[in-house]
Amino acid sequence: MALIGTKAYKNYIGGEWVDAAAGSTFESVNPANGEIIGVFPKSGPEDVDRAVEAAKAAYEEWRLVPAPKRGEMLFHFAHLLTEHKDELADLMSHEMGKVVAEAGGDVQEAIDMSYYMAGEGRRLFGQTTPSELRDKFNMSVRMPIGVVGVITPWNFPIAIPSWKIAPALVCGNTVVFKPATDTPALGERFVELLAEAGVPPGVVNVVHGGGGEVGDRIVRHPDVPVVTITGSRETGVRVLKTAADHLKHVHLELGGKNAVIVMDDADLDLAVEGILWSAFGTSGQRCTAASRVIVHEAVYDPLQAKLVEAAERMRLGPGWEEDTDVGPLIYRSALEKVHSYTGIGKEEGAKLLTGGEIADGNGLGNGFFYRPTIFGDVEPGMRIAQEEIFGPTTALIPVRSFEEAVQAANGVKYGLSSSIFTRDVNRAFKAMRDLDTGITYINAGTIGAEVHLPFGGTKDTGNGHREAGQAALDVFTEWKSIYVDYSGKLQKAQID
Ligand code: UN1
Repeated sequence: MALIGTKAYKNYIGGEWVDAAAGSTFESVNPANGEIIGVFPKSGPEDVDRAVEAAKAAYEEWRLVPAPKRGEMLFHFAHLLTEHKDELADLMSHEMGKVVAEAGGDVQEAIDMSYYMAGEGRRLFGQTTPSELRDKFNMSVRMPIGVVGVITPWNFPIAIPSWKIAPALVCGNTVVFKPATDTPALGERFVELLAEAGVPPGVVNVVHGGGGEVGDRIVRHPDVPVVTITGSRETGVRVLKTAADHLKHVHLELGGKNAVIVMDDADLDLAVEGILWSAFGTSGQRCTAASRVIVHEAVYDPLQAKLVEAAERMRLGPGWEEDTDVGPLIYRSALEKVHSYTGIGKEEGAKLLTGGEIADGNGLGNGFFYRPTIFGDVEPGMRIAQEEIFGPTTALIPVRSFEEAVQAANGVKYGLSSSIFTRDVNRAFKAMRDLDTGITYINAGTIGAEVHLPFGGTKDTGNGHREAGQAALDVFTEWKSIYVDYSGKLQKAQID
């Protein structure tokens, strides 16, 4: 592991690797064993200001680089990510904690997104339309906007930066990027590879540091017209309010309380596999994690038995060890939060079926490990069935019918992902129509979004925007409508 060690990292501003102006630092720590991954600049508003200045200057040239050429750089970047996939996955298993196979999936998602957006360099389609008047040509084109502030979480430390930065760049914007303070080494590697792919100085800048100092300044900066952030609902509301003073474009991707519905005609073994993968993959630290399982009463007992047995077979350990199924949580307070929900569930009268404890023994006590936790007999209104826990805890909710299942699934404030296991095609189509989420899976869990379809959710999961696919382009461009009159005379629309 060449990359691990107390390396001193820097910010990347205008193509130069620099320390924070104030000279302060913070550490990135391995959540499985407490080892220090590296030391990073603890930046402040003045560092953000320098980065925005560099990005603003670079924008004037970058917006004029032909979009296919910008796309070629992303194509090259995708190649570099592929070349470095194993190294990045290994670093991710150490810095963020996820199981190395899932870490490889995280990098793969960035590779896929970079290829997709590289191709967009030759599309960025607008429209041509007929004109109301003779000898007149109408079209709409996508225009870049300027400096984009990119604030990313730690749970998908390579994938999510790519969802935001790749489309921002291909559309002709420049970027000031604040990676999460828990995964800064990955953020830095991401940008090193972008620079190696030929992205010019100033086009992407990295400023390490906390939300209070760095993130807040990005959101307030008058020269950052677009902000994209993945984070909690509370952070999203704060960002939206702060950005309102400058009427910024704000893209928010926030929480989830996603449900898997298991109907009486479901393939139960398949459902169990899908639930385990969705509830305990990435230790439940996904916005799309299945933290509720809504089960038809006719199959409740067998499903519960199979699920508990399978969860108890899962092996906890460091993400880089081959036979690990569930890695650590990201930091101590996450462990405490998840554990507090176990207490809440018990107090509410739900039945703790398995887990519910901080894991110890075999060196697990050196990290932030929590046993896969399943509650049974959960009522839809209980806090464990309403609030985002962001850990390996899921709640089994018994229901008597398809209608009741849909009602329970929709009865939360979030609307990111949903899933139904059924062999009945009519029910499947009704679920596709009636589940109020941005993503619905049929006979699969709640995770596994692909990069060429829109990603995001309804209700409190966001503010109506989507990332990934064509939808992402709407976040990073302004439409311009252009009218070309080649009649040689003044023609008056709506009059002549
Ligand atoms: C997230 O948790 O914010 O579909 C992203 C999925 C992944 C992405 C999750 N491809 O679960």
